[in-house]
Amino acid sequence: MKNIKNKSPFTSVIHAGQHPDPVFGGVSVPIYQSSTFAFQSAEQGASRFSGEDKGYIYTRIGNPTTKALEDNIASLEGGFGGLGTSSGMAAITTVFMAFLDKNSHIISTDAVYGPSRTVVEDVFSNFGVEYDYVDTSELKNIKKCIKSNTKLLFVETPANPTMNLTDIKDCAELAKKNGLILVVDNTFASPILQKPLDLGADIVIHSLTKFLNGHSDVVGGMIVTKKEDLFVKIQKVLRMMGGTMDPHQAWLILRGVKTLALRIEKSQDNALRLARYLESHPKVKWVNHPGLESHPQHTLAKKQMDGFGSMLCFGLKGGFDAGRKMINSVKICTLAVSLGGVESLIQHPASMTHASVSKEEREKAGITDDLVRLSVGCEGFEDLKEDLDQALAESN
Ligand code: LCS
Repeated sequence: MKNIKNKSPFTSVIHAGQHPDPVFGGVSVPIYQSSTFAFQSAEQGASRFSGEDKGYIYTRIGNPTTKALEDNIASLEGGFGGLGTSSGMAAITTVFMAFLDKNSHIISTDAVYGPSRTVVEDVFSNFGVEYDYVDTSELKNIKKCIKSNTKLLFVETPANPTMNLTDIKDCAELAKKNGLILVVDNTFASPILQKPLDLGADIVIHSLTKFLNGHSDVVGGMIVTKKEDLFVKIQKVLRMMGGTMDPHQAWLILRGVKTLALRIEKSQDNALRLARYLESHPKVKWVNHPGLESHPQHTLAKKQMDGFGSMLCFGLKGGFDAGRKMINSVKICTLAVSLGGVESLIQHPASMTHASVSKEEREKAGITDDLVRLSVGCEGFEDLKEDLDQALAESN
């Protein structure tokens, strides 16, 4: 395995966890499109199942192509190991299954991706799991909710879709003091811009569907842990519950990751310039992007992140009626959910990605009805600005 410690992100995304195929020397990791792996003998089969022989058995349990992606992302995050999952939600639910049991309690950021919250409220609650959703950008809100049965602290930063930030280092100290496992959803930042494990988190999860894959053509997830005991526990649940990644999915994502640093460089530059443009537009009421001096946690963004990312949200003075006209009028941006692709995507969280959360809870979490979310892609800046300009002109 190549040593990518202290290398530029442009180098590490390409080389982290990667080595040429040991059979024919293929520079691109082959797709091991096989559900099962032959044993040379009954003895070898038994020894693989006992764990003595580390060879492959069955793709739900492990696959060489998936392992190449797991090694790549674990290395980018600075973790002990990675576990590929069929989707970001499979990563989240696998971690929840591994650590939450009857009467245990989870504290989570209130403004998380809608289903990350509703899966607890509507499904895990059926198994007796208790929960509190709070604004984790204020540590005191978390402290107030800690109970003797609290097991997990789940933080999404930057949060989807509000772009509020949570101080990972402060949360890690609090979690350590209270024996909690700190899980950070790093989807919005990616390991190029934020390394939660280095800041003290225990587990990082990703929807690889977004920036890491980057081309809006694959769904996938990843769990990276810092500690071997956590890894073993999660791996056991993943292998049994079966939310495993498929090798072809892994190969496509691995191809996408190699340009992650390049894509982030371009898209976050576009995002900050668009955020500034929107902030100065007479029809725009407010804009939230961590790179703007007006973002309430701009200082934390500079401290905790290596860049401000490619996501932003805003509201128009004409409210969502004007917002609806605007998102119906874009020509370069695409009206679609998801994010982190090379193409810019615009959507309305209250009626789309966060529609599963009640209006009352949404508003408490800052997901107001006027909020429009923009995932900025790698198009030319002037083309994006012109597109927003003409769409805003159509907005009333
Ligand atoms: N975590 C975050 C922060 C997300 O934004 C999403 C999906 C997930 C986890 C779940 O990942 P998936 O299972 O979809 O791979 N977010 C979406 C969004 O904002 N629009 O469409 C999907």
